[in-house]
Amino acid sequence: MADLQKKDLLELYRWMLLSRITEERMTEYHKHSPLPELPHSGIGQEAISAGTVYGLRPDDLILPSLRTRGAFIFKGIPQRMMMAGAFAKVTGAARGKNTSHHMGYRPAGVIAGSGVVAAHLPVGVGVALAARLQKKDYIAVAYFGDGASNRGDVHESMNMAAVMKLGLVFICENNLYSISTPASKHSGIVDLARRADGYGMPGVVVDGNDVLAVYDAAMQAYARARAGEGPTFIECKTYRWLGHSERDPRDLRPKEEIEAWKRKCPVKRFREYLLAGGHADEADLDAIRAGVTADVDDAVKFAEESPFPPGGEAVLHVYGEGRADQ
Ligand SMILES: Cc1ncc(C[n+]2csc(CCOP(=O)(O)OP(=O)(O)O)c2C)c(N)n1
Ligand SMILES: [Mg+2]
Repeated sequence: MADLQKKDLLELYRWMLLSRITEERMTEYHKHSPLPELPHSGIGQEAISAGTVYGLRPDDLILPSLRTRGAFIFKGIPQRMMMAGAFAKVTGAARGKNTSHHMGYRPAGVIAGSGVVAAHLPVGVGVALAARLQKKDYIAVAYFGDGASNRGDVHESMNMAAVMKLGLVFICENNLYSISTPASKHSGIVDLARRADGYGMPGVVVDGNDVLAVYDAAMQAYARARAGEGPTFIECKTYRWLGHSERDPRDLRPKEEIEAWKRKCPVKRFREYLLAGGHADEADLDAIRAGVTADVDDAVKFAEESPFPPGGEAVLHVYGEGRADQ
């Protein structure tokens, strides 16, 4: 983390809080007034999105998973647009056709995902190949979970990316569960990064709740990818605090396990690091929280007040501009 200055550290803290408060607000809102988007919260996993997006360039592209809410915002999807997506309003990134769950927004370098787990990984290979063909050095970063890591799409993508030495970085968010199936029941190894060896790329295990460790690992992988040396598999060990979605009865994971992981909160941990290292005082960090809370309030108000799309919108932007009129 040699290249991070105080302003970077505070920005990373702001990002993590923005992700945390956005998701808290969405899940809370959903309890009283169900959103079109069923929240699938990544609360507890904020350090991964923050640490991996921070070192990216604007022209780099990301392919988020269903859980990578923070990455959408950090890469540049405006907070209002993201929230409007959750409300299925016309002001959302997909103009109401898709919620923010799998949203994409090309101007920010976010490639839209799909409801099919891991189906975005082969797309990531295509994106990285496009950079090669265009003789450009932008890179692609694809996120997926521990459960997704068992799908063929991930393995085929790892193989192609490694053989062709493409600039694609694999970020595995190992939160130890695939819905309610523990990792020990869906994978024969504990450290999923070991799979990288079978494809001829570096596999790195990091503490996914330590934003600076994630940042360091990501920066090494990005330098390698940009230099044409090929992909890296980074496994970030973490845990999601809430259920798979807000429809999950949340009674299948041991309560003590959840509590133990809450004590490893990535946001609290980074706050303590900033205070202990003299990078900020309580007042600085409280001011950041107040600013983030105001931004989230503004985004919710914007989403509430935005209109739903008109009916004709359903056939627009499906095949291409103007086709709906033909
Ligand atoms: C091909 C496919 N199989 C199953 C599902 C249903 N499904 C949606 S999310 C999910 C679990 C994904 O777990 P993981 O990859 O660990 O990601 P996490 O939710 O923990 O972030 C499943 C099984 C799906 N959407 N697509
Ligand atoms: Mg998982």
